[in-house]
Amino acid sequence: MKVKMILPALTEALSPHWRPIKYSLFPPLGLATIASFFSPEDEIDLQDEHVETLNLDDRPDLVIIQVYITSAYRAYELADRYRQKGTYIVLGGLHVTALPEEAKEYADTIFLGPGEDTWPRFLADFRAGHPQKRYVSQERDLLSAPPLRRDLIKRNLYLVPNSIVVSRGCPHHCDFCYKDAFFQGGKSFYTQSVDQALVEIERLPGRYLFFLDDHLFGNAKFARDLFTGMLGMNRIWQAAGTIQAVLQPHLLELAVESGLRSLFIGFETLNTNNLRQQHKYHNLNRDYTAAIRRLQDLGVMINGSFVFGMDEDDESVFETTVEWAISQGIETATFHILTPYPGTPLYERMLKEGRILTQNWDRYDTRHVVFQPAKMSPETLEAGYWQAYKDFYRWSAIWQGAATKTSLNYRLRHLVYAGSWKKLEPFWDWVIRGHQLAKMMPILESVLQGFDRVSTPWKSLHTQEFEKSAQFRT
Ligand code: B12
Ligand code: SF4
Repeated sequence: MKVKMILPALTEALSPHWRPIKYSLFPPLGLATIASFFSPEDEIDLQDEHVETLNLDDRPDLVIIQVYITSAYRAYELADRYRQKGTYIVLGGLHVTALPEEAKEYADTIFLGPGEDTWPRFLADFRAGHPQKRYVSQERDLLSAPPLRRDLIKRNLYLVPNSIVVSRGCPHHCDFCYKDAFFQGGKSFYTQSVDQALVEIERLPGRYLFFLDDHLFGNAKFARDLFTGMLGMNRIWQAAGTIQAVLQPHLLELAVESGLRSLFIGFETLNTNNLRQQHKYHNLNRDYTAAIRRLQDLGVMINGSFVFGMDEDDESVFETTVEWAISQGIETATFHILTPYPGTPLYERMLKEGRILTQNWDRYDTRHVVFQPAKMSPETLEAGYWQAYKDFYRWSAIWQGAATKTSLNYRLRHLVYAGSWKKLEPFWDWVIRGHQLAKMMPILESVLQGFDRVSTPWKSLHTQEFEKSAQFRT
């Protein structure tokens, strides 16, 4: 059977004038996961429109499209195009799960939720000639899933081909998050076995890894066993975690020993009433500054995530947040405009209150205001968001942030890392167009590695013992 798998891009990523680096970071792991259920005889062409021009002249037997909210219209356009040729179309992913009634108009079959249980069922039905119109995931388990098809990923088109995901979902329940809607009807947080994860890591060449899990630290036992298994693998890695996880005794130290060098943290807001309203209870009463110090003392860089536009935010929120982030020495920040995704409790509340301003999904990209904010106008919110980026990434602010670091090494690393993300956008554009991204990974590795600590007095006895025994074994 001839199969075409497509990750469509949002309009911005296709601009002939500008290719932001963020669209060339990560390969389509979701589709590569689904692909692992095909048999070796099936001919699979996996295309990611963020990094390549789609070949639309082919005539596959089956077209599979992953739909995110901001690529929904493009996904539907592609689906229509292939349908006119008589190809069987299936759609799955976050947006299909949130709005199945909308998506079903463009597909022969739709999938709700993660695909590990439903996809093999569909394949059997499809081959037998009686596929159903809709499959809804209920059994959540990664233990029996085959390893994802990395051979289908064009590694040279990504800055981080060594992306990896070893769990699904997250143990928390924030109001604005996609998660509960997506995992409805079954477990909403589960992991691979530690052995599976370690085997997957072994398959990745080089040193550098990026865990794309929503919350790698969400199951403390799994995380502890994983990091212990990674000791001695000589990796360096980045991931996402929470303040709560950072403050847990010992876990962070072990993560650092196994190679953690940079962590994405959802601070979201500095206002406790906002946290309460968004049900982000795991951030409540947490000492943000203590968590930051802990990370910095262990040499871990921070990418702080902040959301603007919650009901307690007025126009002072931008300056307060940016100044705080700079004063804390946070290396990089990602700002978002609060976005009520369909299917979330936040969306339902906004809809009930008559505050949804548009249902044009292209604008649900966290850079446009799609709802009526409580304490400012939509225009003020949007302008403040852009201003926050400008203010945070000014050279003077980068210097100020770097100056909070206690060692020269960490100051330099701060400057190089923060500077290269936002100040070198034209350089990244040039690298992407010249297909030179693969050459950048070793440079990224050495930025993280080159400014690595020179001495290791912080190493726990655990690691020292492990290293001794590893030397003994070799
Ligand atoms: C990598 C990533 C990106 C990459 C690109 C996506 C990619 N390469 O896959 C980039 C950087 C471009 C990106 C951008 C954005 N992203 Co993003 N991204 C992620 C991230 C961190 C990992 C995705 C991943 O690999 N997951 C692991 C794989 C295994 O899961 P999966 O892709 O969902 O696939 C599973 C299922 O969805 C399902 N499935 C998917 N497709 C299909 C098809 C069929 C037929 C079947 C059966 C099943 C199926 O089965 C798969 C296996 O279980 C997720 C968070 C997360 N942990 O998922 C956020 C996430 C998807 N992003 C999000 C957002 C908001 C965005 C942006 C809109 C906003 C922003 N400011 O960045 C933009 C625009 C996205 C776009 N292109 O339209 C939200 C989505 C919210 C929503 N309701 O859509 C998420 C969930 C983050 C979050 N916690 O809020 N993103
Ligand atoms: S902690 Fe993050 S991933 Fe988990 S529910 Fe909250 S926003 Fe979603």
